[in-house]
Amino acid sequence: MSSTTTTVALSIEQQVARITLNRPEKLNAFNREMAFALQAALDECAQNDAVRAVLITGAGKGFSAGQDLSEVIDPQGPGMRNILREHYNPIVSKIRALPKPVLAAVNGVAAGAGANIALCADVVVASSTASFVQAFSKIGLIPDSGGTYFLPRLVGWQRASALAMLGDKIGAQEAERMGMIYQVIAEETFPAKAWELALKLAQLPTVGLALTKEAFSLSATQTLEDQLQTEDCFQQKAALSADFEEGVQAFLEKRPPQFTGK
Ligand code: LHQ
Repeated sequence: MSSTTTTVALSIEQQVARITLNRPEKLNAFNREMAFALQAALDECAQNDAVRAVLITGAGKGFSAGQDLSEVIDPQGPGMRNILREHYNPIVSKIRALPKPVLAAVNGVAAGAGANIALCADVVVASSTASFVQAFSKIGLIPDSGGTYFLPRLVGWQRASALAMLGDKIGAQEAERMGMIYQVIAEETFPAKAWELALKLAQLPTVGLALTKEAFSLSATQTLEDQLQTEDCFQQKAALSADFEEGVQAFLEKRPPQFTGK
């Protein structure tokens, strides 16, 4: 299955939904149409049982340059007041609420909201030629799209604060070293390796992964005692899944498991 608006392409193959941000001539900078198209694609991924993993990437040489700055000053545009409420906040909430693993495959520069949308994914990989920039301070703004939440948690307060204030562009290797992303992949093999990783995620026990994702999200605000209770409750749910039974059987029978995501 595939659907393409002018700004976002969605295709579903082998239980992986590939979402491609598609304004390459603008380094996939977000305008209102693209923000809504991404939200619709994420909704489709959440609702469609044929999807067990989501890969988000960019068309052309960039991942996303963040907000299209020409739209911000356009008198016919959405208006500063609505951009976070209607565009970026729902995107980040939808990625975090999606009960399936989301892989951000950062193929090139990721700036501003473009960077932070990538960083809220469950697994973030980047091409060796990719880069990340918290571009906000350069135009007098603050990191948004979850940047003030995820960045300090990923790289630590000091690095997050310096990156946000100085707006330095850092390469994929440096991002990996800081723990901002999971892995750098050589540019030549990037699309194939990122796809392999998405396929692998799609073949894992989806119920368990969804519960893992939710438990990690809860850990950001819960006490240890609450978190232990969450683990207890979620583990009971995971143990009711067909994939738990299959995983144990496969181990005992010394064969590879065939998970169904149920
Ligand atoms: C762009 C953009 C862009 C338009 C490159 N817009 N055209 C939330 C609340 C409300 C309002 C504001 O926004 C937000 C969230 C945010 O995301 S704020 C941060 C917005 N993003 C930026 O400030 C990044 C601006 N871009 C850059 O700093 C550079 O373009 C980066 C570092 C991304 C890439 O640099 P280069 O690889 O050297 O590419 P370039 O600068 O030559 O850009 C290529 C083209 O893309 C160019 O157009 P042109 O017609 O000259 O070829 C740029 O004007 C255009 N472009 N970013 N955000």
